[in-house]
Amino acid sequence: NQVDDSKRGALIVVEGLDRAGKSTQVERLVKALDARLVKFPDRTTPIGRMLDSYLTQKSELDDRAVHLLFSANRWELAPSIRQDLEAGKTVICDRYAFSGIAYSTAKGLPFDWCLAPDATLPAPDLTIFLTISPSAAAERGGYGAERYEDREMQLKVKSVFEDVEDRVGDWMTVNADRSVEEVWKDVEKAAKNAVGLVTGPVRGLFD
Ligand code: Z5A
Ligand code: MG
Repeated sequence: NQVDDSKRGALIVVEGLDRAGKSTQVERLVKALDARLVKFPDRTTPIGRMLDSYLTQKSELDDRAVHLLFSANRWELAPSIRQDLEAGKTVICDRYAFSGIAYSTAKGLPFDWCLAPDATLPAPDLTIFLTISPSAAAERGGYGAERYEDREMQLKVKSVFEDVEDRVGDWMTVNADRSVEEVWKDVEKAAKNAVGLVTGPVRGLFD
């Protein structure tokens, strides 16, 4: 295994519906690729704390204001993500801009309005989209406690994710209704392939 020191790291995003197993697969990827984990929303920053309060239904916020806060939460991490990629470190994001677009559009905001604030963020080299049926999701642990965790919303979110796919390249859909091991086989293979294929500077999202 020859290591090319000049090669930048890969930005790999894991997206998907609720309880699809994103965090489970991301944890494995971080270990397998010796990568940095970035979780969105990052609930630890001041903006992230506002989002946490909103998601756990402790506070109410205007839909557009919430959307922009989710995006701002990504922008506050963007410089350090870019820095790590340029230094050769692979970065794995547990959710990213595509969740922002999917959930806000599902609530009724215009698709193009939702897309705009995330434009030019570091673009993923690969997005792995974990898809699951609402009935299988509802059987998994912890479902229903937070905002958005109901069947009707999840179906709308799923359909917007399919529209998002048409706007970005390097997108792979994985059936997440299967066992952790079966899903992992596909996820690991795609991610390792993406790391090997990285070339050129970090691109801008939706550029
Ligand atoms: N949101 C937004 O509106 N706008 C934005 O810009 C962003 C997010 C970034 C919180 O996200 C909410 O924020 C989310 C979207 C919105 N709304 N909702 N609903 P979050 O990422 O913080 O949510 P979470 O609670 O961490 O993750 P999750 O999506 O619900 O779960 P997951 O990460 O996909 O799944 P998991 O934690 O890996 O697994 C869930 C359970 O299933 C757990 O008990 C596992 O052991 C089990 N599991 C995992 N894989 C399997 C398989 N293959 N088989 C059986 N059981 C499994
Ligand atoms: Mg999660």
